[in-house]
Amino acid sequence: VPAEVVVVGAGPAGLTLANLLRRNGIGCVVLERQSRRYVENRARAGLLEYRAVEMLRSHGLADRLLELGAPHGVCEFRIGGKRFILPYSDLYEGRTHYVYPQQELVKDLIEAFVDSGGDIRFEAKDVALHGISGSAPSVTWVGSDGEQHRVRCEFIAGCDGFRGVSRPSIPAGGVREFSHQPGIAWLGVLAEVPPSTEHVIYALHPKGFAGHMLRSPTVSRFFLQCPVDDSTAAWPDDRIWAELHERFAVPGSDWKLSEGRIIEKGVVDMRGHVTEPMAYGRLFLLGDAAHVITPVGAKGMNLALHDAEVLATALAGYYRGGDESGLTEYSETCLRRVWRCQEFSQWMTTAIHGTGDRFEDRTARTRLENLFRSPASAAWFAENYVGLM
Ligand code: RFL
Repeated sequence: VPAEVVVVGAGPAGLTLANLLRRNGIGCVVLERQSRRYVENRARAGLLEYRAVEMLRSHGLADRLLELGAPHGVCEFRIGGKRFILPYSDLYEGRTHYVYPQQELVKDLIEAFVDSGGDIRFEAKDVALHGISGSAPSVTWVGSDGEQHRVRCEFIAGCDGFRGVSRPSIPAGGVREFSHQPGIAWLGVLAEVPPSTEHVIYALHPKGFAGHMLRSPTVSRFFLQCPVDDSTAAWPDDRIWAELHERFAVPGSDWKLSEGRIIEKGVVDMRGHVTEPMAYGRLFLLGDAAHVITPVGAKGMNLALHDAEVLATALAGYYRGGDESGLTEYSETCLRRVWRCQEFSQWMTTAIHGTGDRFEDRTARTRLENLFRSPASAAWFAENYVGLM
């Protein structure tokens, strides 16, 4: 089978790219290691930036999101048992986030792609990239039929996440990698319980950070700061609820945390990682394959969508009139946003966890408190949190 573009990985990056390519009449094949059922049920992120929603809407990919997702423009910090509410949307011309679980977006994007006649192969094993330095790359895989397949193409889009095959296919020295581990981890918990809040809560506590994130009217996401080498075995359900109650506590208020059945828990890597450039020869890296970011600022899925939009526009320019400038500038355009998001996430990571250095922790806390003292600080936060336009 020949195709113009082979997309490796059916996460938010790969599926958005595939849909936008089809809308531009560019042929592509999507290869995904997992089954459709698996990727449609993989719960991860849940906060979409205003800009991402506008992008999806402009391509007719946001109907269900706008129907079921909830606009979101307020967050809360709990510091020393006191509540500080930040109506960030008001500080950014009314722009809001949308709360919409990642797996729901993945479902919508698969459906849109398949309905438009798109070619997606699930359960593609042993995907391997060939000839990425030359002008005739190809990709091989073993299909669900057990047969080996090969597709020749002009470009490969590596959208296969941090542990995929695309980035490791680049010869040594072909890209530079930047990594940072802040020395903390989060226990991520998904529970079948309606949210106990109307907005995201970031709670600072002497025992460590706790976060209450929103997913749907019946499911909530919680995070608990824990040591990097911690494991879920150390976190039976009753310990999780006890720590959440303690870290979210607001003495003297009637706020209460509702408990429910815990359906998933895992230690989340808080690493930051960036690959430069995000391209090598005929291979372009998108989303987590190119960069990972702590979930603190909720940027990972949004960056994946941005990369997809930039590459789709570049490929459309190339196939429409031979304009290569978008492809040449792809990496630089994406990295500008990636580093701004890394900087913001690092700022937030330090502000809500501290670094362990007592002096730095005081200055970090002061920066956070400035959000409630200085409209200029709050406006800076709002712009970065809701997302750069
Ligand atoms: P994805 O979503 O990881 O999709 C990559 C796809 O590639 C497939 N794949 C392969 N396919 C073929 N051959 C191979 N060899 C392959 N190897 C992998 C995978 O099966 C998958 O379908 O990357 P993408 O599209 O770049 O999207 C990025 C986002 O998924 C990611 O940034 C966020 O989900 C990060 N993240 C979170 N962000 C938040 O803001 N809040 C969260 O609560 C949150 N929780 C999470 C997360 C990421 C997690 N991962 C990746 C460990 C929780 C987890 C567990």
